[in-house]
Amino acid sequence: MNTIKGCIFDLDGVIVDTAKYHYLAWKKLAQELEINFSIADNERLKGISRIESLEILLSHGNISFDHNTKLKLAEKKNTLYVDYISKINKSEVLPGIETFIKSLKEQNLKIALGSSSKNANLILKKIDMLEFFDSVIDGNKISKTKPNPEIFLLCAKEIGLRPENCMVFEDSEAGLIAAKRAGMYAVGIGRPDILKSAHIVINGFHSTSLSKLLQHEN
Ligand code: B16
Ligand code: MG
Repeated sequence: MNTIKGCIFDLDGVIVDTAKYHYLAWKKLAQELEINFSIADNERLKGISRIESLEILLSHGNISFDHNTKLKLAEKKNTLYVDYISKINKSEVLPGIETFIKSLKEQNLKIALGSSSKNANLILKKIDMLEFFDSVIDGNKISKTKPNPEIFLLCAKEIGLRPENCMVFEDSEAGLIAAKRAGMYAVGIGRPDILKSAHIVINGFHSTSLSKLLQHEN
């Protein structure tokens, strides 16, 4: 069994309930473009960059646009999304996550954020959790999005750990694949029937602890 010395957290859908706002913003854009877009379709957009999400949405609707129009549409989605997140506060932090992170810190584990979102810092400030993290790697600091392992390898480097000593918490298949490609232990947050690439899946942080998670490792 590898010794876990650090934990890397995804943001949207793991720390805070913002995944629903990404969905609502994409849904509004889809309606304007007359594309049918369901919550099940939205699973494919989780964890990946804004522009790649738009590409998936457009191909789902069999629509193509030139590059400049795509940039404008991505910006429009972000304006809708930022409008939602400008109103969030601590009440949207997912149950048990703060207590869990505090317990990891008491055990001297390093804590990093690995989020594809370019809005990560804004959200962490809104929910007053920025100071929990030894390192914050977001969509502004990476060139390749999940499922590429770049983001998690950079997190490990920043907190001075080897990949095999890191545990990743993710709500997306793209993120779980990235964590495994990075050589890390991948914990899915959500449903096992959706998060098939996880080493283990839990449905939240309310009744979990590092020792419970480690019992499942191997
Ligand atoms: P933005 P995470 C990801 O965040 C979201 O899951 C994904 O739906 C979104 O497209 C991506 O961030 C980019 O977000 O448009 O805010 O830059 O789950 O990796 O924390
Ligand atoms: Mg996520």
